[in-house]
Amino acid sequence: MDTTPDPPSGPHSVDAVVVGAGLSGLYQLHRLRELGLTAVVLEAGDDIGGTWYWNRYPGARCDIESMSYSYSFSPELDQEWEWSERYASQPEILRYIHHVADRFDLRGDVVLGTRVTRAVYDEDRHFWRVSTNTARVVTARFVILATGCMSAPKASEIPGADSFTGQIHHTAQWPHEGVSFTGRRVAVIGTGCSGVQAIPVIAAEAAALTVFQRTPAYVLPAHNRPLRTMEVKELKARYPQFRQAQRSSRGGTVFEPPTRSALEADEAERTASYESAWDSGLLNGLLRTYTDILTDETANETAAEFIRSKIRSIVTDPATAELLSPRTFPFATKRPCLGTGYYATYNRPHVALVDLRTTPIETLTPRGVRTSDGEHIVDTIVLATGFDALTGSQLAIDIVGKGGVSLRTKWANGPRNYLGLVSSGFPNLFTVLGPLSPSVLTNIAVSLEQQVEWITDCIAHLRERALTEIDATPTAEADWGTRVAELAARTLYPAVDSWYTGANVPGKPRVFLAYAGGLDRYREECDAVSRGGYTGFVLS
Ligand code: N01
Repeated sequence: MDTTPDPPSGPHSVDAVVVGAGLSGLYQLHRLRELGLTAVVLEAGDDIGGTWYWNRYPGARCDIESMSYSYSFSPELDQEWEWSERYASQPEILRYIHHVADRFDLRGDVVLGTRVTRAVYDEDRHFWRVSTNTARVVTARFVILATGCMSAPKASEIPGADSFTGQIHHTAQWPHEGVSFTGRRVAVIGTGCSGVQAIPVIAAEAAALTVFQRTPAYVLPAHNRPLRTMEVKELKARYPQFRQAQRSSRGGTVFEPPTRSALEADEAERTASYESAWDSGLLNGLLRTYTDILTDETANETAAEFIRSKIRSIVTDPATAELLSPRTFPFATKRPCLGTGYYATYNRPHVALVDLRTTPIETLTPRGVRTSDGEHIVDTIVLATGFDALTGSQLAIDIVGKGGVSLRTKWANGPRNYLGLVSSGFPNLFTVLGPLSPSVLTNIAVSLEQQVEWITDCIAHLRERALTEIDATPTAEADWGTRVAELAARTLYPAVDSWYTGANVPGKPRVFLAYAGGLDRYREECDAVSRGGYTGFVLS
């Protein structure tokens, strides 16, 4: 007797549902189609693009070089697309994503304006029932959460937002029609990477800008510029090798790994290395000068102090320079920022810096922002206050697995999964760029391809054998959690309050959320699992 459960059927039944039409979801759709599967991508936004659809704030651009931060799966695409700048702006990246969707004819299977609200696993028939905020319900054997690592804006814990009578915008929910700052008094709250990119651009337009800073960031100069014809030609000539080098690299970008400790070098040598890294305009330039910047506090402090010396040399008012100087966490234990004219912006007479450590925000008022020091009257408030990173977008969906267990309950003390891909008890549900994978510590364009390809191969493996379910074992999952924590413990990351540790969201469990062993090692681990017949998983 054939005991294979019935495949899901009904008017909205597909082999796979992909949640999110950003870079990950679109590539996942492409690969599933190549397998001959039926798939639908459900996208909350009114158009494709994911992160690059939502984050339209002034100055938004990628901090990884454009010719590295792009798909590698199609050599033809690599040759035909022309990036205009070293670091692509948000509109250019969005144009690229639209080009890819058109070129690979992806739009037909993307349903826009449809937010997935709930997914429930049918244990008997091995499929997911996916509900949305519209009438659409889809059943599918497989669900792939391509919901992004930075897509759930952090709920503002600042009281009084409703009372403010001017305009208020979160950087990740920026109005499509744009925001005019001309003649306006503007407040920016938050000085992470979004704030750092937006502040100089807003300052160039606004009548007055007040920046409300709780923790200063380490900001490195981007040295952005138009790409030169010759350098594009030269890289395109060796793109296949370059892409291969990216794939086998530690972080998805190509560089010569350091070989020495910062403490083995004398001060003059270190300064020369740091100067050269500063001039490189690369996000990880300084991190790659020595082997121990992320593992040894004394080594790290030499780099941190170099950056502070740069701040002092750029910012003319010594008190402001000191306020802008990070001293409460080691360099790069929160993601460093790439800026363009960021520190120099504070030399402009109409730009003011408010230190929230000494004068915290009490409330927003009808006219502006009230700190313990008084009211700052503004017309527009920009919230650059960040995200509920890595887990926020997944837990926003009510996901119910085997035995009626909800993912929210299972992850109440932090995310648990195997390989950062499957959480035990939630079979056939995969995550791209989710927690406990390298994701945010790497060039995500490279990481997402690795995970999408692994997931696609896994689904192909199941189908070739007429299997209908894959689930992670609790033991493999527990071991993975231990391994991810051990890798993090070798670094300076876990001790720091950051979105990497969930500390930026009140009440979020404190767990280091990413796999810190490097994409190269992670890839090997994933491949060993599949080569071994999916060890640590149960296939049925
Ligand atoms: O968010 P963040 P982000 N009152 O969390 C402050 C990626 N990204 O959107 O540090 C006052 O880093 C908060 O202060 P503190 C990149 O991975 C990439 O800027 O919590 N202040 C901090 O200063 C990045 O790391 C690009 O003390 C409050 C800021 O708001 C990630 O997205 C560009 C506050 C939040 O900084 C997140 O960056 C932009 C409050 N209640 C972003 N709450 C690229 O270039 C928070 N803050 C690819």
